[in-house]
Amino acid sequence: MGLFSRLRDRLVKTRQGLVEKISELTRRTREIDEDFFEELEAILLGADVGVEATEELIDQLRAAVKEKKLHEPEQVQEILKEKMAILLGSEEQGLNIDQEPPNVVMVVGVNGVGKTTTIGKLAYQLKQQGRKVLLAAGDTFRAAAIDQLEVWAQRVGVEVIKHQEGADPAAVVYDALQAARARKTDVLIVDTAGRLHTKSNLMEELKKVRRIIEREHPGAPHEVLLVLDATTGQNALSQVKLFKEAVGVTGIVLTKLDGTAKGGVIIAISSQFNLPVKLIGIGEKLEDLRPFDPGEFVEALFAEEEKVGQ
Ligand SMILES: Nc1nc2c(ncn2[C@@H]2O[C@H](COP(=O)(O)OP(=O)(O)O)[C@@H](O)[C@H]2O)c(=O)[nH]1
Ligand SMILES: [Mg+2]
Repeated sequence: MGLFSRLRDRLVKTRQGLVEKISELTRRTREIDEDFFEELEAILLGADVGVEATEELIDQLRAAVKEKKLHEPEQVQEILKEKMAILLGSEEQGLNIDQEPPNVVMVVGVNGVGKTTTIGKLAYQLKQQGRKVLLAAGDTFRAAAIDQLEVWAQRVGVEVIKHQEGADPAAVVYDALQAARARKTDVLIVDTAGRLHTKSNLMEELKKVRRIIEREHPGAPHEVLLVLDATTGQNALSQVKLFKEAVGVTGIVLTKLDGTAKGGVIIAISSQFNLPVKLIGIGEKLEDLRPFDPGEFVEALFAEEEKVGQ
């Protein structure tokens, strides 16, 4: 199966929750009136596009309808698709990992969003590209977290720098940086903890990890990727604010876009924050991490079954 078909298949729930509802609306609409816009608004909100982005889209549609004197609801769908693509950003934003090695990628986010899984997938892809990758087990909160990273590392064939459970993550990262230098690693990927509701302050811990990286390797971290779980919908937005202020995020990874109807949240994230979505997770396998290409994404979302898949 081609990459595009795979993406399209994985977005099936969001397509059902968003695009198919819009198609259904445009099919039964005779006239583009207030009721039409109200129903469209409800569909966008229901797919977690978010209040701000929804208002923006509806305003733009109203303006376009007026300006172009549109009467066919189908034409509105086409414009909506264009406007969505614009809100999602103009082009693919690659990772900043071609600086003088080691390039350091810090991966942050709350528990369960898919940080460790994303690191495994990313390590796999970077290795496929011929880069030398090293992982740092910076989530020292539970032994299981270190084990999980090691399982991925073994699967991918890269090494992990780790300490004992409960160790200082900053110390792990310090060691990992020394090792990365000694081994001429191209990319060091740092896993971190994500528990928000414990006594020790996660943000302070992450800031300290960041400070050590900055101190030991000026110019690093080259990327601070915030991992968000698409199935949490609008909750993801408050996480962006939190992490952006505390540790300075450079890009978003949106995981679990497969199996959720809340994929519209990617539009909310892209339009509300001045932060690119760099990668998307569309499954649990190694290949299920993709660079986020806004144009391709919208095409896949709006693609009809019969038009593609050959
Ligand atoms: N369906 C799906 N599951 C994912 C994706 N990314 C991660 N997961 C799952 O989410 C769960 C939590 O992932 P994990 O990497 O442990 O999250 P962490 O706590 O942030 O490190 C695991 O069961 C993963 O398999 C994705 O893109 N799609
Ligand atoms: Mg983890």
